[in-house]
Amino acid sequence: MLKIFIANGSISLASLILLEEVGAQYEAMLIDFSRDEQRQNAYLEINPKGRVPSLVTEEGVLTETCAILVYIAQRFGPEYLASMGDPFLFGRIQEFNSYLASTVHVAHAHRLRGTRWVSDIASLEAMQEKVPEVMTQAVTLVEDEWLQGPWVMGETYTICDPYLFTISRWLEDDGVDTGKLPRILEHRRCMMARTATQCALSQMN
Ligand SMILES: N[C@@H](CCC(=O)N[C@@H](CS)C(=O)NCC(=O)O)C(=O)O
Repeated sequence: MLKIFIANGSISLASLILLEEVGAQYEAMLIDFSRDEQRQNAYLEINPKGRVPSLVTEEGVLTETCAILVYIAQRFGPEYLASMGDPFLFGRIQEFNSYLASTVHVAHAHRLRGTRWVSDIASLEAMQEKVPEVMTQAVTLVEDEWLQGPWVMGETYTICDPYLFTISRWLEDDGVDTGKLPRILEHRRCMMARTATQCALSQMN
């Protein structure tokens, strides 16, 4: 059976939601960040990066949300979750998810994980101060240019949706005025109405 390592409030929610969406059999393993469990040897043996999510499959461990979402979609289907048979649509889906991974998630990490990049207090504070502005720019692009509604790619729910939903739950704490993002708020509402989302959330804080 698949095993997924997750942590409260983390990006691992996206993969957990998708596992629920496809009805996969899995065991969820909660890593406690407050105890630094992600940096302990037992977990580093599974994922030397010390991050979540990690998905333990029969063939080996997969990390990185972008990769895990595609794996779950490809293994369990339905096909429209990632539209891999349509090179352009699959490219669009990967374009969106890569933007979330490489730009939006990283901008968010500057608030709580700034010590990855700098050590002195003044630099840390300067990075944190910039988070509301950078995150607002990043998600305004999603709001204006990407999110077609009701789902990111329009009428069809894809692997972009649990990913956007997970990041959109961080926005208020990141200092983003979500009142100016009606499409993202509506997307959040639609996601919350899904049983899979609720099942995933019930396993995390
Ligand atoms: N690019 C990775 C990022 C994973 C990541 O940074 N996860 C965070 C939680 S949102 C984490 O595990 N942080 C633990 C730490 O920094 O100690 C992905 O998308 O899966």
